[in-house]
Amino acid sequence: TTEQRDAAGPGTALPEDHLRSGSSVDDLRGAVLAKLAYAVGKTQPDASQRDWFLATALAVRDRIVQGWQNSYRATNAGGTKRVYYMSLEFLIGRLMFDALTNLGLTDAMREALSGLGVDLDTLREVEPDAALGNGGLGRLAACFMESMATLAVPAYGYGIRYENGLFRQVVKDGWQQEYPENWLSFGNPWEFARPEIAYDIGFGGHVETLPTEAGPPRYEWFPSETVEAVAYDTPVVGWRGQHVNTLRLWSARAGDPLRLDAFNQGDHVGAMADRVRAEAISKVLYPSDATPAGQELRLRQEYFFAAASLQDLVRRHLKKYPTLHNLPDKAAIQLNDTHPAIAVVELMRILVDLQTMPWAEAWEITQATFGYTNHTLLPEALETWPVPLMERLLPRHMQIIYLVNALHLDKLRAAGQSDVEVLRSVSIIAEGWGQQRVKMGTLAFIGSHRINGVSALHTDLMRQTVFRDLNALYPDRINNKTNGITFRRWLIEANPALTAILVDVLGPAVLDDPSRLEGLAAHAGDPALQARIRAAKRDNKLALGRIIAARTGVQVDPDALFDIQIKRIHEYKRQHLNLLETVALYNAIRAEPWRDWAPRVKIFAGKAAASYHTAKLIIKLANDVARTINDDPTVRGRLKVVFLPNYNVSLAERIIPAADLSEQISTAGMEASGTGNMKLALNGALTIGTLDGANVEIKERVGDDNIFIFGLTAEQVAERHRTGLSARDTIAASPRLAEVLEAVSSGVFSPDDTGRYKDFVQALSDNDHFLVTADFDAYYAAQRQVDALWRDEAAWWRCSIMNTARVGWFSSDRTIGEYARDIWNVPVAAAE
Ligand code: B1N
Repeated sequence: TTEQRDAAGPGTALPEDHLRSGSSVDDLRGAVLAKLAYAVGKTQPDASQRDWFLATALAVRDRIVQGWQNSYRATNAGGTKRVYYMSLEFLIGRLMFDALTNLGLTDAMREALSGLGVDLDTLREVEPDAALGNGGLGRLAACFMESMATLAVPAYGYGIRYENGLFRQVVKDGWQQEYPENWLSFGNPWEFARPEIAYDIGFGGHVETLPTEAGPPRYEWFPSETVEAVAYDTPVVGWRGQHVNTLRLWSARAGDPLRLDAFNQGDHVGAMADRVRAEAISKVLYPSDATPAGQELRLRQEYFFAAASLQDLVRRHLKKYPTLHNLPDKAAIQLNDTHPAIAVVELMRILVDLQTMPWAEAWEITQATFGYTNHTLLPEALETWPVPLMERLLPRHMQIIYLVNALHLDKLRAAGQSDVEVLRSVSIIAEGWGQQRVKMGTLAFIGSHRINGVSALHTDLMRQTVFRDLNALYPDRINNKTNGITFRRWLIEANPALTAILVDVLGPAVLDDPSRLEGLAAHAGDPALQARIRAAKRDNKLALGRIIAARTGVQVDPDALFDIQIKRIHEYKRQHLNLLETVALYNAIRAEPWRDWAPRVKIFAGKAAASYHTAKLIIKLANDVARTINDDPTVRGRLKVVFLPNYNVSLAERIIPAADLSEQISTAGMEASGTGNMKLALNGALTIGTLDGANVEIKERVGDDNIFIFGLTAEQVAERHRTGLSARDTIAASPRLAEVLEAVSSGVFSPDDTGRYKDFVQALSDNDHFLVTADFDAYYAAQRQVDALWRDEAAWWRCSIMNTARVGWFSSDRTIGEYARDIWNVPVAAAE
């Protein structure tokens, strides 16, 4: 390649061709050495582990490129419809093992490197964890990209190449601190910069009305500011390396002649200030999860990547076809929540203003092209933007929104709708609090032909609550697509020990067809299989124990039950319910230390939004409870509590295979789906959970005997919210809960600041919005059932095996197959 030729200089022998694409151990070793010399510029003696990682990743990348080009050519030649997955978040994690696994090169690469004295598993830990997302929504986008490649669905992921991903969490004196995470600082071997693929993105300015000879006037937007969006491409390789798609992330670059006049006149600082402002767009990921980020910069990010992506896909379309009339036959655009919803308006602007298409036709094309996935119903998390902000930043878009809304409401009135409450609820514009706001969920709904929820319960609640009136008007638009996870990352890569057992018992075809996991059910009671599964789990727990010791100094017993709650810290996810139960168990053990307690390690991990004070206090409580319990000799050997800092995708890959119990205890009706629940069940953890999100469907599949369900149902929660939330009577009726709350409130766990949790406990008794107190007794009782089952080893491991056996349906290949069939209208490759 030119890259190697340039680096090598004249007269240096280039590596043989097979070093670029060959897959034998010798080929791989030669390829890594060539990369080390020519791309990294190091010799073996002075190569660091990071240098070896870069050389290895680049060698692996070469083996993806051929398939990438083949996939591109095949799609283009065939005129095949493409899927565009637009998401402000892609929580990718590390890619080296993903690529090696899907190419089938893990063992060969391990051997190739070991011949050089290099350990592949050490290199694995050197790769930075790409955290361009917050939690489940971003991780779902990453799993979907992998499944689309696996199913050979031609697809582009579109997002932002944040320079700083999600903050790095440090726990200092029990409190969360946030530090910037610069994942790019040592270079990113997976991406290809495409400086030639760049689009101008406008902001601000004004709109001019241009009269036409006949018909309605035309409008033209004159932005006052332009930022360039530059493409960076990462190939996404599917299982068995057959098909390769593209994740195209946009980076903001100040347009070149930006304030050049100011620069020439000597105002260097002023010119730089504009440059900084422009490039700020792709600097940081907003660290909000299931909460809105109401900042101008966030809206600029949303428009920036939506507009760049649309220009890109429209240009691609017009290179091949003379018109955009057939766009819906060639492109399906999926909106990952409302964050990219402004794209609906931008496509209208392109069609009407730039392509001079009549409005009605443009609207038909737009609706037929877009689909919208909703990921939350929490009222505080629904995106709205103030009209004055929209008018200032995107004046033409605001005009288009008004017109879309007027036509939408006119149509309803013409059809006889006169109920002002209904018209108010389905209007894109919200009035009130002295300020008009644009409801992005309504905009996305109106602009899409399909709207989906992410679990059966969530989709039902969409129909009944937030989108009730819209659903009545357009009853066929809402449909369910229960989330899924890629088994390549969450089983094959994360848990090779369990995978080996599955292949041994079920045959290698289980790697291609997760429905074959069901075959395990017949052996669930087999003591020999149970012993193998148990030994694999114990090894995974030992490995996690080493991480826990290294990062927290706490020693844990691999034979104790590992009870895991890993997810963003949020009141609706109720980590504090788990902590209150932990304190109750602690009290019970101290009261009767002679009893035969089932030994437990409670493990928590997760990040709190930097501005979410209660969530940060919950982290402090976890650390205070952990310190107190771990220091108390009366409970030694029975109970340990750990808060593992800096939860991310790579840490999840270590925790999940070591889990015995999966905590999925959100207030019913509040967790749209959850996906950690699926990963943990697949890896043989039993779930303790509420009837919320996908837990409901997990229960239906694993069976009532293999899951611990407790607590109020979504309907009962809604009823409680209607009738009032004072928890005083509940607390008075539960001596156990009262004792726990009193201990926390009085400072038993915070002797250095006895008032630390006073207001927190007070708030639980006054207005227990998340119904922690209401569900406490049921949760405690369910946990004691867990203890009882744990003591019956044969029964426990039978349950564990049944969980793995029966969750094959939660593969994201199944989910993507449903999107392809019901929303995108594209074919998928047949399973082997
Ligand atoms: O999306 C996941 C679901 O499995 C989770 O249940 C759900 O909580 C999560 C604003 C969100 N919903 N909403 C968000 C993320 C960032 C942001 O700025 C909202 N995340 C979810 C996948 O369906």
